[in-house]
Amino acid sequence: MKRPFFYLIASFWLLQLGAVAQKARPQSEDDFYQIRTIPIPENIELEVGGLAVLPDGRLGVSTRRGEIWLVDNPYMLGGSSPFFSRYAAGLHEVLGLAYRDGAFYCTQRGELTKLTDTDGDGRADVFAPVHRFDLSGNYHEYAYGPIFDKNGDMFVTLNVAWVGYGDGLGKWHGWLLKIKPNGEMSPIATGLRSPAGFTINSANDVFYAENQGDWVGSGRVTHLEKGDFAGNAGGLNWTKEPGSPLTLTKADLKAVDTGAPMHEAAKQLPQIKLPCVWFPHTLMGISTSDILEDTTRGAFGPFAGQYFVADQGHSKIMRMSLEKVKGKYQGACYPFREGFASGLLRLRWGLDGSLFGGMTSRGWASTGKAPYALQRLVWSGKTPFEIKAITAKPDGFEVEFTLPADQKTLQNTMNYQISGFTYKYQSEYGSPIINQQICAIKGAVVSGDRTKVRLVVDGLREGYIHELKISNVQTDQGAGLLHNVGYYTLNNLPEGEKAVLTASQMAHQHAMPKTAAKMPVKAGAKPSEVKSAKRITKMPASWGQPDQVLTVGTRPNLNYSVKEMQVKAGSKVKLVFNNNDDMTHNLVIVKPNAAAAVGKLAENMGLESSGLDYVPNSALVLFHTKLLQPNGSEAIYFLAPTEPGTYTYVCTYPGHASVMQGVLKVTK
Ligand SMILES: [Cu+2]
Repeated sequence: MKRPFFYLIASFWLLQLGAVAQKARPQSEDDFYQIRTIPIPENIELEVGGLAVLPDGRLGVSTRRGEIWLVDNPYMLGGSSPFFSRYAAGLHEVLGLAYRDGAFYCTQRGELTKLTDTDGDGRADVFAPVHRFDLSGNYHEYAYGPIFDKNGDMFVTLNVAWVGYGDGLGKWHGWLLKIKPNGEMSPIATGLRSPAGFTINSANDVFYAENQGDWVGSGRVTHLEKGDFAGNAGGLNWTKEPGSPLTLTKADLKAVDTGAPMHEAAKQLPQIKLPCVWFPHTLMGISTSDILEDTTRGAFGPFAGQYFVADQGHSKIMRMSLEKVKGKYQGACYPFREGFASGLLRLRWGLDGSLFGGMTSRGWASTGKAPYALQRLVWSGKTPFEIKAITAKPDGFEVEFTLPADQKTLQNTMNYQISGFTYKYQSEYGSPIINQQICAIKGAVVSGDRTKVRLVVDGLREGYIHELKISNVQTDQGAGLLHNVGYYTLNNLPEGEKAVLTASQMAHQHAMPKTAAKMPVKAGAKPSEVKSAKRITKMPASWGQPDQVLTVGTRPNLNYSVKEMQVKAGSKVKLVFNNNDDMTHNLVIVKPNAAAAVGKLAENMGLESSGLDYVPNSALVLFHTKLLQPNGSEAIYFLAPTEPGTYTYVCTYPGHASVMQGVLKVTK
């Protein structure tokens, strides 16, 4: 009963506001999509691994600690509290949960299990193994799912182990598997590294989200079909087994481990499946997790038919639009909603078209600081002014907006910037951005209803990600875009007619946008080639020898092995940094109390960040190493600050700075 009343007040207030001024405060995500927190009782550690919405309105939640909880009234109707009851316990790391015909299905680390409550007391009493997974015992052998397809078969994904690189030690690890309700298993596709999120869309197609790592330059979403190889070598251990739908081997892959872009490698090895959408690392998120198609038919806003993709490390939800070009899925990603309480792992639709988010951050650091959380994202009913979708045209892109825009700002080609880039395909961990090139915009054609603009673009490259940034485009009321960027993965340029531009549709200046001039990193520059006086890797000849040698390593969960070091003011210091972790890290020495500010600067560096080792150009930064791969090492030389005090060393790799720090005491 409270909602209509609230709307009445809200709309009255908005009317008043509109009368006073058109341009009030800038709009925020919260004006359109509100996060509601579902309170978790104090004695429950709800590290969410899986979510399942029950037809009766309850929510099933599985946890990394091996429990399954039933949440009554998760919508908190009438302001009343939800009620938690424990359905099952003693399971092993339940990272996926589904509900079907009165039973729960979940993945434990070693098994797909069916759980039923036969006596109706609200607790599972039959735990039936459906299919068992082979395990080597490595900590990184996570299992996810199941997701049911249209035929009632289940799909699960199995992580590769981590042994300094990803390896499929247990049988079928690194694979997408199909499992029938009777337990019969067929391997479908491999090349999966860390497939924490996957989905089956309304066309019965499987998509999975991948995390940056070895053979994976950046997060990405890939459409998986039988026999596909999605890129990571680990699962190829099992392609000689009976039932494997492909024969590719690790030896075959060696030939393409050159650091050339993935689409080049795919020309040599056609089994390589290209991602349909890349999620550029740190520009969108840092660890893609769940994917969910918007099947709400408008109950969740103007994005029906598109997809929402969660990011665990950035505690946010991104958006993805897909189209089929030359028979293959490709499309774009966009920012959508940030600010969730913990690391978002699971997304599920509520019965009312709101979106449940299940979260955990233990060992997997996230922007949202809570160790775990359960929240619900609710559409306010207002349409945000957003890039609705970017689609490919034979000679450029068409951009559709959620609302009609002002003709003059839409028409102005100076309001659009397009830049293409990609990543290395390599066995090394991650990748810098490579081959970046600005595209010239030759003209803009605005649709009659002013909701679309077709951009005619020079310099598009197949296989590349294209960043499209929009500035100054406004609605008739003067509202700017809530988010002004999208990244389109252009695997294929479509066939079709090219646009014919009239004089008024052509760009006034055919020149490159001004930003081209200030591109800091040359295409293809290696991070380590970037020279900086703050990173001296050869001992200065005049030193003779250093006064002090410091050695620091890394430990799991974003830790330096040494948390405090001491140096004498002005002394000659050699610092050796060894990265023993399974992620990339750097070590940046900053001025006293500057770690948070430098971390923030690093996160906002944009396209050039990876080329600069995520070290911002700032006076707050004193000395730094390069970004080290797992098992990498570097020594730097510097003169300790002459001013005694408490300095900080921090990893500025996005998402790490708030946690990964140590203290450098400079004494007299
Ligand atoms: Cu780090």
